[in-house]
Amino acid sequence: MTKSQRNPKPAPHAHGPDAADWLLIEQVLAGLRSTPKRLSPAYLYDRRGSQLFEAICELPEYYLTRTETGILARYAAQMAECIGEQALLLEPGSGSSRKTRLLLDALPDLAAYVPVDISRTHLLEAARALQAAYPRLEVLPVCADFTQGFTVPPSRRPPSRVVVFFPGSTLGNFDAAEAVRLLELMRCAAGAGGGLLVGIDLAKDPAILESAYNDSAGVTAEFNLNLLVRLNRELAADFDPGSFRHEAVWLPAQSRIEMHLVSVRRQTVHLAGENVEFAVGERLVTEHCHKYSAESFASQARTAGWRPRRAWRDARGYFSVQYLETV
Ligand code: AVJ
Repeated sequence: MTKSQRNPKPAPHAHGPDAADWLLIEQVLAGLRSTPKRLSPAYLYDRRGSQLFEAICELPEYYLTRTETGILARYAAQMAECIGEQALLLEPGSGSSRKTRLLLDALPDLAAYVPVDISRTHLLEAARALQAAYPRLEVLPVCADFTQGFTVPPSRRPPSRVVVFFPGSTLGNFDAAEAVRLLELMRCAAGAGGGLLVGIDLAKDPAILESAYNDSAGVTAEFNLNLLVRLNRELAADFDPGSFRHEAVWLPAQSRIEMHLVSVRRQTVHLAGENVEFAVGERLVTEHCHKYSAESFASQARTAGWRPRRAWRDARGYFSVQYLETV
């Protein structure tokens, strides 16, 4: 036994937050300095947030996942026909990859599946489970914030085309200009001859929308408030989650639901050496969820260089899944 083995030095560790955490601090501070105060919905998805989102998908009021899953289950063969043979399927914000399985079952000769997610543990757990269920499929997980762009990793078998799978109406989290930019990023990732299979939540009775984002079991409230818990843990902030309340409001002019955290009292929060003041009733906007008409989405997609090819929806007309090709 050598001396160093007997008396092991602690492994060197870097001091201070990760470079990525500094970026988070900058972005969070910028959001808290703006009026109204606003944070990116991407921050909702730490490990706990991802679990809570999974729980939301099971709620009776949250029709989105159930409705989209129904459309995918019913029309997977037609979608597979659009996607064609030996495609590479890339999924930004893949989460649990549960819906993907419906497509994978209809696409036995996929060149590879590339899940992209910001939550590393969640991504790897999901990729492992998927690999076990589809042993012959090449699964290539990428841990990234997909809004920053993504490159397609090389697969063993060269793909015939790249098809981006973007279900869940996640696109609705982005304002018009950002959504077009994101659709352009996807077009670049898909490249010539590429495709996009996207889930779009449609505008409907506001009462249905509001209860989908303000469920009676309070899971969405916990999901929203968990953002503060996360900032406390990761950025050493001192938010008191008990002093904020969850609210979901429908804004008809913008055709969107907004999730807010409303300050129930006047308070000062400390974060990265700054004091952030909240007035009584002041709102922190944590998410925009745009609801589309079939036409409003198609025109956005065309602006970003996509040509709508096919669309499927449920019997109630709540949700639409669309297939598009690069122009
Ligand atoms: C994952 C963005 C599609 O907007 O419906 C669920 C997130 N927020 N409940 C949505 C969410 C509140 C969800 N997306």
